[in-house]
Parts: sequence; structure tokens; C-alpha cells
Amino acid sequence: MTTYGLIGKNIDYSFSKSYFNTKFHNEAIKAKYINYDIDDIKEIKQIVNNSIELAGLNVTIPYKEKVIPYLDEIDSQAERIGAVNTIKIENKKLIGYNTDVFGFTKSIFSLIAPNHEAALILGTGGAAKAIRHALVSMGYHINLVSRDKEKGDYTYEELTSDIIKNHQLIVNCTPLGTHPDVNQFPPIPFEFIDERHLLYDLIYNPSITNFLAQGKEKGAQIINGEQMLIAQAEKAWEIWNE
Ligand code: SKM
Repeated sequence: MTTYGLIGKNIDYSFSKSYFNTKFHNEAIKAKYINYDIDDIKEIKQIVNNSIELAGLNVTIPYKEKVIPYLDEIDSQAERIGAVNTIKIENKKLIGYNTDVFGFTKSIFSLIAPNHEAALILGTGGAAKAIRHALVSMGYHINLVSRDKEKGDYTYEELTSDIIKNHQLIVNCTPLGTHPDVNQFPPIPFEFIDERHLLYDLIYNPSITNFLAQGKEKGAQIINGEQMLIAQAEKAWEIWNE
């Protein structure tokens, strides 16, 4: 049976498996989608060699960048971004794409307000790279926030009232708050958040993270990652069937 799957680490929280298997059932598609929970990205070689029926993969945290050396080809947009979340497999040849940009852009489009000029991206991994690419294409000025002083424009400790005020959109691209570690959140100064802000969390399980709950309490508009997950999955499905 044609097989698809998700590569990641500690991915029990993921909705992809149930999303695709429900789709296959409802649309009478003879295929299955399984989780490949791996400790090292080099295991991808074995996975591909051992499954002749594997036709496509999604890739999630922490492998979106690390998977690139294992590909035979990479689509030009994914190459520019430097992160891959979708792989098409044809005769054991691995071709990498990024559908997060499409998913994020589609999910946020109707929420962008005229006062939106700048965005803070929390995190600097593969998801953050895709979000940065999407927001720059939409005309946003971007600053990155990282715990690591070397990686971002600001650390969390450096976020002042002015910085928060000047960034109307704040996107959490870190895994902080993902099930089961639901009490975690990126430590931005929530006291400076108000109703002019839009807080976007790429996390969809739980549906309301601590990050979003604290933003909502301050009057901000909030959105979780569910619509993005669905849109990036449908785009991946399109690529696997092209
Ligand atoms: O880019 C997506 C990935 O394709 C699937 C996923 C998930 O199942 O949680 C999340 C994102 O990283």
C-alpha cells in the first residue's frame, strides 16, 4: 500500500497522521500515513531503503534543516529558505520542498491589518526560516528573537516596551508549549502586549497555548497553527500527486 509519513522527534502530539488517515478513509484512497519517530536524521536512509511503498514524507522539528544533505534534489524556494518539510520520493530519489510558507501565508492572509509593519519571530529553526520568508514576501520588517545572543536580533531579556509596541505581529516558531509540555512558553514581556497585537502560535496541540492565553488576556488577537497545518498538508498532498 502506498505509504506516507512524518519524520520528527517525540511526535506523538502530531495531528498529521490522523489528518491524512482520515482523508484516505473519507476519499477512499488506498494509502497509509505513519509516524517515524527518530533520534537521528541519518535514520532516513534506512527508512527509505526499507520501504518500497514510501512515496512521501513530511519533516518536522528538529530535522527541517538537517534533512537537506540527505536529499537528491531540492526545490528552489526550499533551497532559498534553507528548510524542508515535504519530501517526494520517486524511485528512491528524494526531492525536498517547503509547504510551510504556503500554509502560513494562507492562514494569516485575512488577519493582516493596515497597521502591521513589523513582526517579531520567536525562534531561529527551520519553521522560523519559512515564516521569515513568508513575512518578508508580504512586506513585513522582521526581527528574530532567540535565547542565543549570536542567533537572533534580540534575546528575550532585551525586549523592551518600545520593541514590543513596534512589532504588531509576534509569531512563536519555538516548540515551547507543545503537548505534553503545555506549561512552557516563550518568555516575552506580556505586560507590553495590547489589543493592537496579533499573536500567532505555530503550535496547534494544545489549541490554546500559554503564549496565546497570555496574549488574549492582554486583548491581543490570537491564532494557533491548525489552519496552517491543514494548508501545508494539502499542499504536500498536491506535490506528492503531481
Ligand atoms: O511542517 C509541518 C509538518 O509537515 C507536519 C507537522 C506536524 O505534523 O506537526 C508540523 C509542521 O512542522
